[in-house]
Amino acid sequence: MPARIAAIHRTRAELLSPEGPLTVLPGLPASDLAAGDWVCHDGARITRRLDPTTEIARRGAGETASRQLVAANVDTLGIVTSCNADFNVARLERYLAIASAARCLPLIVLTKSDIAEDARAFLRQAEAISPLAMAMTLDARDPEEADRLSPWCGAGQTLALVGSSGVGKTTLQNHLTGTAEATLGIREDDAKGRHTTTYRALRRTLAGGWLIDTPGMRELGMADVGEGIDAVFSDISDLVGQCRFRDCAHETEPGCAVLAAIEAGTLDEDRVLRWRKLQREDAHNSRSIAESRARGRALNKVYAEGRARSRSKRGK
Ligand SMILES: Nc1nc2c(ncn2[C@@H]2O[C@H](COP(=O)(O)OP(=O)(O)OP(=O)(O)O)[C@@H](O)[C@H]2O)c(=O)[nH]1
Ligand SMILES: [Mg+2]
Repeated sequence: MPARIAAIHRTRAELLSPEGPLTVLPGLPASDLAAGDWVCHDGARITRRLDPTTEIARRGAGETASRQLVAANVDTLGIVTSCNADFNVARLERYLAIASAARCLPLIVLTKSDIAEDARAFLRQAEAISPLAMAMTLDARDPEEADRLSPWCGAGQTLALVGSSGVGKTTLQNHLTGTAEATLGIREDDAKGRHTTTYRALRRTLAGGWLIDTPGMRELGMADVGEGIDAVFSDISDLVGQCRFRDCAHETEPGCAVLAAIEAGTLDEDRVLRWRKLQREDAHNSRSIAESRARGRALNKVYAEGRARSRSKRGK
């Protein structure tokens, strides 16, 4: 029977099925499943994950490199930040790269326009980040303003809200889904939230679609999003092709088109530094994840061979 994962925990999965909500055992490793996944179940456990159309993922926290699923089958990634100290161009570039790598539509939602001196300045900065960036400002507490997100979570559409703690994700989701999940005030001095939402949850929207609310993210590590980084920094990626040397590191090489653009004042040096940092981080994490997957596969093979050997001994 098909169903959609509303929330996934280590020992249980909450599903939404045509018959209504139900709770089953994950059946598969919970880390291979995410809110928004379509799955098959037998009434007691999940039996199969159906290939998702999109997958939002980041580098998992911790020492061992891993890719952590955030949400699946997301059409639009609502990247929520506020018109206050939370606003950070480098972080927005990370979210945009993740959305682009997942082939989701990125939508930057700038909340708290009501308390900003100049909300339009935040909007201009957000839109200048990349040609991919579409942005809007709003007061998330105002139901009519929150309703401006309805076109992205209407019938057949899934909108996932991501961002730091305290930016207003749950405030928006409460208006859009007609629920009353907990929200909490932020710290006055640095605008940081209190990590009120604790797990990712998919709910039906009043507009007839779906919305995934997520807990505030502390870290947003890049993994397997090289294509997304190229897309966000397409101005730099275009220049790279014009460098004299194919393996140009854009540091001191003669004939480097990137350095020439910085020199000419047409490219911001800080943006190039951020681009390099993301590329290095992504390459490093992607390599470590691929290595640990290969180790896992090799180990599984050894176990499988061991099992086969002991079966054949028993057979004799
Ligand atoms: N003035 C103003 N306050 C807002 C706005 N959006 C949210 N808030 C307030 O900001 C606080 C945090 O909002 P939440 O919706 O809990 O934030 P969140 O992003 O869900 O936070 P986490 O669950 O911790 O990730 C609450 O006190 C909201 O009332 C806004 O647009 N304007
Ligand atoms: Mg919340």
